Amino acid sequence: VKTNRNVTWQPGQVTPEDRARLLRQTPRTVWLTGLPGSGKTTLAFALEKHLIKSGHTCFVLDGDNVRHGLNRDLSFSPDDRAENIRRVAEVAKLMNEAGVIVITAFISPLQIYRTMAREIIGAGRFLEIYLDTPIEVCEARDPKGLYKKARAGEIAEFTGVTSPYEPPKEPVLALNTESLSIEDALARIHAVISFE
Ligand code: ADX
Repeated sequence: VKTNRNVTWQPGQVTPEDRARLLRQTPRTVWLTGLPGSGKTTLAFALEKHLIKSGHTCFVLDGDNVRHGLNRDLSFSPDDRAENIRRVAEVAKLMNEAGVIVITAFISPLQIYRTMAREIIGAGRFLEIYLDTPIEVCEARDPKGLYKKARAGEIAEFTGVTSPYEPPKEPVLALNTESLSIEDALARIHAVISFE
């Protein structure tokens, strides 16, 4: 990492608290982590819709989508996955400072990546939710056909098959989407997280 020389932090006249007050909410980042096919994207978009309906300003950062734009230059090597998460965490931090609730849907497979995200975003704002769906269920769903390709040797470093996934040790919530409806998952989130 290059150090930034000759750059000085420039303070503005409006604080993150001012912006949050304007939007009448407490901006947080709901960080969804789990294997491919565990339900991160589905839950992220359902939570976004639910929050918008109840008058909250929020935004989903989704792995596949962010990799179409901001992170289109990144692969799935360990270094690139770390850079993927670093950039996303910096974006989430900016959006939180703008007053917006952020929901992220990234595999973020290693504890070190998620620790970095927590440090960038701030422990008070970062809420980790583990989609604890068994790999057999994720693989049976295989929404994009990628497990099949990975088993056939057509994708290298595929999480859960040829690349590791470390479950979070102390998530605020763990949800097994095998037997849980979207409504139940939203209710479980609602019970432990407040954006008021
Ligand atoms: S992360 O590991 O860097 O956090 P991210 O969530 O951005 O991953 O991207 C995962 C998405 O990329 C998956 O939903 C899948 O569609 C796609 N993908 C393509 N190749 C791989 C791979 N080798 N491992 C995991 N996901 C992959």
